[in-house]
Amino acid sequence: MKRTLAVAAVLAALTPLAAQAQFAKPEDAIKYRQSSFSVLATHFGRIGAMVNGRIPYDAKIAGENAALVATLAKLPGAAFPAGSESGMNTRAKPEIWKDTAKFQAAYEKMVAETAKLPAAAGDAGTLKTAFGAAAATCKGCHDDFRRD
Ligand code: ASC
Repeated sequence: MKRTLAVAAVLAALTPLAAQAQFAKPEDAIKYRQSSFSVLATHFGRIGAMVNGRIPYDAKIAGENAALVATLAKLPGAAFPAGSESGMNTRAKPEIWKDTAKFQAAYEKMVAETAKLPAAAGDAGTLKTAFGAAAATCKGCHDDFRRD
């Protein structure tokens, strides 16, 4: 029961975006998720460069990238419809469609951790911690659900 409610809550959380992302062809869904992950990784990487000292910390730029990451993180989740398991050199593993609840939970974790970045962006140390937590959710999902 508790689990059913948890799954229902996750589905409800994704519903507004599911409405935005209806794809005529499986290839369109694959292209959408690859593109949105790519743009997400670009902005996440800019924060990473700052917290890892490759570029100087700048609160304004950090905040702009954090806001983009928090928004972009919500996009790809709606782009894994049944039937989009293969094509376009997708690295998505079949487990996404076999263990959908686990995949959605992992995805929601990423959405939740990236949502904390805008509030953390004003302080370099706080941002570094929040970035690390978010990056761990990226990696967790890649380990289980993405081919290398
Ligand atoms: C990044 C990026 C990811 C994550 C992941 C964290 O900067 O593009 O996919 O961090 O590598 O382990």
